[in-house]
Order: sequence, then C-alpha cells, then structure tokens
Amino acid sequence: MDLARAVKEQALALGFDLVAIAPAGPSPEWARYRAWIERGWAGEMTYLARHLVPKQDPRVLLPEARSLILVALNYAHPIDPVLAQDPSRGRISIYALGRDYHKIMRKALIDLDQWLAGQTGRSSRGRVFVDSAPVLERAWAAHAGLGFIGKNTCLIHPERGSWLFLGGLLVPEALTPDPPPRIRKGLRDIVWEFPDGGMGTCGACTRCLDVCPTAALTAPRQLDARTCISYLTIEQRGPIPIHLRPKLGNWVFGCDLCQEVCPWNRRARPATHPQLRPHPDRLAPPLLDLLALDEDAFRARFAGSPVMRAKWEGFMRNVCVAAGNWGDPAAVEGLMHHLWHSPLLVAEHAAWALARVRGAAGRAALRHARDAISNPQRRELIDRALGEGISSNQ
Ligand code: B12
Ligand code: SF4
Ligand code: SF4
Repeated sequence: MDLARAVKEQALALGFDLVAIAPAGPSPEWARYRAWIERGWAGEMTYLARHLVPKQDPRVLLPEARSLILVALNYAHPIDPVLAQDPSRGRISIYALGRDYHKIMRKALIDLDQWLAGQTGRSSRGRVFVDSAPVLERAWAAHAGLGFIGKNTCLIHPERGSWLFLGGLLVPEALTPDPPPRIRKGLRDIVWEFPDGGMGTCGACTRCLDVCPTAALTAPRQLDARTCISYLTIEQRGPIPIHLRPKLGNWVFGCDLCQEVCPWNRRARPATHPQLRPHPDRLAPPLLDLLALDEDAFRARFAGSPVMRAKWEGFMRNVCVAAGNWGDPAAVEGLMHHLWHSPLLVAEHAAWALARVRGAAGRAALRHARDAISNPQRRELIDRALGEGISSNQ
C-alpha cells in the first residue's frame, strides 16, 4: 500500500476524523496573516507577531521536513437552546466542554509520528503542531483540502461543518500529497472546488457577520480579534472594555455564535472521541455556582480543560460580567464577596455588575461598601461604577 494511504488509515485509527497531506514548502496565505498582524488585530496576543517570520515556511521548525500531515478532530456537540439562553447560566464554548484538545491531539500525533518512523526506519522525530508551534494551521488545512474558509474565518468541511480542531505533523518523508482545491471567484462569493467533486462556498449568506454581537467580523473572512468575545474572555488578561461588556451576554469562556448559525454545521455529527464528551459541570452552569468558586475550587472543577487558560482571575472577571448582564438581585451576595475580597481586576468587574442589578439592591450594596471599605483603590472603582456624580453628592 502507498505510504500516504497507510499514514491516513493510521491517523483515522488513532481517532482523527479527517486527514490530508501537503508537501512542505512556503506557507499558503502567509501574506494575509502578515496583513492581519500589521493591522494590530492580534491585540495582546504578541506571540502571534513573533510567529510572523517562522510562519512563512514550516521547514524553519524542521529543516528536513518534506511533508505536512494535517488532521482534524470533530468536537461537535448539540446544545440545549433553553439552557444556553438562560441568562442565569454561564455559557462555555463547546470546544471547552471536554478534555483539553491540545493534550488529546498532541498525544495522538506523537503516536502517529512514532508509527511512521517505525515504518520508514528513521530514528529522528517529526514535529507536532496543535497551536503550539508557529504554523498557519487553517491555511495549511485548507490548502491540503480539509475544507474551505468561511466568512466567519473558520475552516469548514463540506460534510462535517466547522466544529473541528486542527493540528498536524511535519515529517521528513516525502508522502504523496493531496491535490489542493481549486479556488475561484463565484458570482456571490469565493468557491473552493475539491478534487473529489465537493464544493465549498458561503454564497450570499452573511449569518455569521449578522449575529456577531461585537461586530468583530468586520467583513467576510476578516476578524478583529480585539473585539471578539473569544479573545476577550480567554486571551485578554486585563479589564474587558466597558462598552463591550453588555455584548458578552452570558458567555463566560469563548463564543460559538458565528458557528452556531452556520448552515454548514447542520450536517455536523456529534463528536465520538470519548475524551471530548462534555463534562456535565460545564454545560451552562448556574452563574451563582460559578461566582462561589475560589481558586482551589476553580482548579478542581476545570482541571484538564481549556478553561484553565483564562486562569481563575480572568474567568471570574467573565463571570462577573455575565452576572451584570443577568442583572438579578440574587447575584448581589456573590458579587459583593468579590468586591471585598478578590483582586482589583475582579473587584472592578463585580462593581460594574452590581451597578447593573435590577432594582435598588445592587447600588445600595455598592454605596454601603463605599462607606465601609477603607482601601482607596476599591473605593475608587466603586465610585466609577456608581457613576461620576456620587463623590460630589457625598
Ligand atoms: C489567534 C487565534 C484565535 C484568535 C483570532 C481568531 C481569528 N479568526 O484569527 C481568537 C482568540 C479570536 C480565536 C477564536 C477562536 N478560535 Co482560534 N486560533 C487562533 C490561532 C492560535 C491562530 C489564528 C490566526 O493566526 N489568526 C490570524 C488569521 C489571519 O489567520 P487564520 O485565521 O489562520 O486565517 C488564515 C486562513 O484562514 C487563510 N484565509 C483567510 N481568508 C482567506 C481567503 C481565501 C480566499 C483564502 C484562499 C485563504 C484565506 O489565510 C489566513 C492567514 O494564513 C489558531 C491556531 C493556529 N496556530 O493557527 C486557533 C484556531 C484558528 N482557533 C480555533 C478555534 C476552535 C477558535 C474558536 C472557535 C474558539 C471559541 N469557540 O471561542 C474561536 C472562533 C472565532 C473565529 N470566528 O475565528 C481553531 C479553528 C478550527 C477551525 N475549524 O477553523 C484553531 C485552528 C485552533 C485549533 N488548533 O484547532 N482564535
Ligand atoms: S466568536 Fe463570537 S464574538 Fe467572535 S467573531 Fe464569532 S460571533 Fe463574533
Ligand atoms: S454563516 Fe453563512 S457566511 Fe458565515 S461561514 Fe457559515 S455559510 Fe459562510
């Protein structure tokens, strides 16, 4: 059997849902990446600018590389819309409901590399990448034929949809590559024509652009990460800009809206990987439960999950914003705890949320705290939450 075919069979046997091969060489679509970095759309993700040069050609990571094996792992999971839209509950993106995909994919890719090394007798190692290395994963995956790039910027497989994690392996073997899709300009949108006769395009659809609460999708296939809820709740370390907070709704980690509305995801099949099975604790947990998590409880609850990336402080900041958007007096007690005892970042978001609680309870609690708290920084953030007028009124 051809080695490329055997590699693909092995990748599927290791649990991946899709696999394709591209010849190692200069990265496709690197100029788009450079333009995105130069616009400053990566925000605080400064490592992405540092990756600009190495992303130009993956052989920088492994000079003897001749092929890239690109894989996708399906993480689709149906979500109960009633629970998801309940403002008293926090929403965690589907990708973070199970075990951290980096760990799952990394291990399977190392196994694939060892298997291949065994077949060809090499003693050196290939190079695995799952976000971990400077590789343009979406561009390479699209180039190898794993899917097309939708207006939401996600890689979409015509039959599987976009709930796919991407990753791969750089290897020294010259494997027979998959022919890249033909990309042409259609009447309404770009069209990807795949060698097997399949086709991918968004056509006239603009659902993802229309649904995005923060208008982070500024145009088809253009995403300003600085305003994306996924970036704000996961990657950004400091305060969430005040004007964007109401738009976060009840998202406490990530955001799936631009994928949920995508018609291509109607065909998605639920994930079968056992480690991606959603943890019941992560399916729309009540905000009151989340507000009550201290650092140890947070770690115990989210150990091994992508949620750990936000760290307790970032996560609690997000929970406070969601509680403010809920605006229910039931949240006052939990928010007050953070106002008094949590680091200033969380305390400031708790104060913001208290000022948004319906009725008088939240603002009364804030005024009371202002009189009782001696720490000037905490008093200042309470003043800010209550509005400029309060200090002159007292
Ligand atoms: C930084 C980052 C983010 C940022 C920025 C996202 C963005 N759209 O740029 C933030 C934090 C916002 C983010 C959010 C999410 N992310 Co993210 N993220 C990344 C990361 C680390 C780099 C992406 C990047 O370089 N962006 C800059 C842009 C310019 O590059 P790009 O998106 O890769 O786009 C390239 C191609 O799409 C192509 N291209 C674009 N337009 C066109 C048009 C044509 C005609 C052609 C031919 C090519 C083309 O050129 C671009 C440059 O090479 C990748 C992992 C990786 N190493 O690549 C994961 C990755 C893209 N993220 C992923 C996921 C799952 C998510 C979320 C769904 C998580 C969530 N639910 O919260 C959201 C989705 C939001 C969205 N609509 O993209 C997956 C995407 C899988 C998929 N099916 O596409 C990746 C690949 C991680 C992984 N290993 O699976 N992410
Ligand atoms: S993940 Fe959410 S905020 Fe980000 S682009 Fe998609 S819909 Fe907009
Ligand atoms: S929602 Fe519509 S426009 Fe957006 S990626 Fe899906 S098909 Fe394309």
